[in-house]
Amino acid sequence: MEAPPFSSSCSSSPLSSTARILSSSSSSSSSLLFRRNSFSKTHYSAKFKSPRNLSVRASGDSVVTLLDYGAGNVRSVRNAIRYLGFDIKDVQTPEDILKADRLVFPGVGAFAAAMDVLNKNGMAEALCSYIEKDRPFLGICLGLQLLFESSEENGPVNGLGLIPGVVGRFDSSNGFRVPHIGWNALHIKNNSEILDDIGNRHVYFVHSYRAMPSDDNKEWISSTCNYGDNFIASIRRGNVHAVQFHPEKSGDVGLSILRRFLYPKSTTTKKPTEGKASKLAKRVIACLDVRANDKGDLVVTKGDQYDVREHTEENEVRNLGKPVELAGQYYIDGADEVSFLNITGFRDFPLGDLPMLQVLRYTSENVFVPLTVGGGIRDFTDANGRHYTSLEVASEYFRSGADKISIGSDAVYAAEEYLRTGVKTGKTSLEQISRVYGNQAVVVSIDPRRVYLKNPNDVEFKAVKLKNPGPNGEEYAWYQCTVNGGREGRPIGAYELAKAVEELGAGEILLNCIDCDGQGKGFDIDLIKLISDAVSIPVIASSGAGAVEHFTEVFTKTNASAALAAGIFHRKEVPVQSVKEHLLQEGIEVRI
Ligand code: 1PR
Repeated sequence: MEAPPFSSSCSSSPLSSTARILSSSSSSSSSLLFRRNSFSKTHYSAKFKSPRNLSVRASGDSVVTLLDYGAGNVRSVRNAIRYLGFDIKDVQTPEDILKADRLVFPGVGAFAAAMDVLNKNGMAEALCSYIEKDRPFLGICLGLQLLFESSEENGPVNGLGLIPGVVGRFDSSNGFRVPHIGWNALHIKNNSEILDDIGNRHVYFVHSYRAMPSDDNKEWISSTCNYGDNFIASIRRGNVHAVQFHPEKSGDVGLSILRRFLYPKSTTTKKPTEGKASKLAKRVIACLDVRANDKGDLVVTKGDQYDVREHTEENEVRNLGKPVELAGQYYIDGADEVSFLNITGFRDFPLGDLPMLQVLRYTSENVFVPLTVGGGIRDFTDANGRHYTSLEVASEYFRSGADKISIGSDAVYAAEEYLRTGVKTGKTSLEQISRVYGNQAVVVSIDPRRVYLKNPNDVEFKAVKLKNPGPNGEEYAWYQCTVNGGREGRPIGAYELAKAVEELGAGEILLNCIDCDGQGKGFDIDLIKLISDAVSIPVIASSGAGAVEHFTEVFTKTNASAALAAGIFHRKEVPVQSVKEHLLQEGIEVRI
């Protein structure tokens, strides 16, 4: 017999006492609902196993209803559901929610905007009714937060009010970088069923707001995560689940969580628990610089100090492989993220570059870790006089499978203007895209070049004392920002740029260094320390990795949250696995 876990009807706005009613009325029935299936638990020992091997075809009623209210990219969730063998039915009307056999709600965008849409089209009421009937439900990220009473995000704004509590912003004053981006550990509190395969492994989070545990909502909590303080990582009551992290971006662990929700009778394997997850892991990112070669084929290339041409008579573009294939390989190898940089995007209009969008589409069908894409994101008027905003360009990248977009040149112009006027116009690409998709979806890629100085007071920009003096014994340098793939130096330093773009809404910084790019001699520690100490958003160290020890060095000597490499992975000199194994041996926590 199935006892309904909820006894009240839900009103979506304004907030009623529903949350309290649900909280108190549910305890008697919850024991009936926290049933546990027994699953076979076979261990297997292969590290970095291809997630493809874990794919399960569903049988029978293999349709998942997806609530996509059109506020952002849910392509990754669609891809993961399809990968697991299910078909998707999109919610068109509130009745579709009520008729669903299993409903997945991947909330995207801002809390207020989402509630607005749900209230206006009647979905809020249908959602509450569906959940009150204990129908199978999985909320993801904002899809968890919306279940709470309210959120401080651009608010206070009322939520669905099913769970007591207010969603608040992480506190960055205690040294924790906000957004919380990356792979973190769960502390499982209650029998959650869908989390049974996680063991001690990390899952992928990306958010600035979170719900906090309290006496009022403790019966809902199935796991918490620690990031400065303990926040709610997942809830479960009966058939109702919601997770703050992204299972669709959490590799094979995430796929197994989705599978357990979609296909509760599946008998999946329990993972080995080596490399215990305890906190936010340092990320290892594989980067693919992509451009068309002289024959017009899109290839992965790699430069030396940004020069990507062979030094032969033909002078052709270096070709290191096919983008989709390489991205798939790095995913299997254990890369925590994959970045595509369309390095000629500054001169070719990205939306005219259909192969690049195709690359994203194909990659996102099989790669279940975050994908970043950059190159050419700016306002643009084409030959027919049609104007495209940078937001439209970014939206097309998101629709094609990107989780984050990266802005290079246009962010430099925006920062220069902001520092000159002191005014945030709200019109720059950076501001527009982060307002719609959230800061966490916007990376600023910086391409600085070292300018040596005898005296740090010779320039108006922040200079650092160098560990290794310059070619003429100079003890100092400032880092001059460039645009158009390093072709043009600008009157702004990396330090000034980083601070300005943080204020304008960047969620993360990808910090390259032209001097070190492709040299294999290690990251520019002086630069990375300077920038990672200056901002409170995560910094990705890039350029110069040549050996596993370089990763340990950058993580021990700077506050970088992630390290990115290209050449050593493409040339198969150092596999991603070796980097991670080395970091683990050195006591640096990484995702395994
Ligand atoms: O300016 O918004 O169109 O974006 C262009 C993007 O393309 C920027 O992110 C810029 O960094 C990148 N880009 C432009 N030209 C080049 C080039 O190489 N000629 N690539 C380029 C930048 C740097 C890293 C590289 C690391 C690691 N590549 O991404 O992958 O340095 O390399 P390594 O491990 O081999 O040392 P916009």
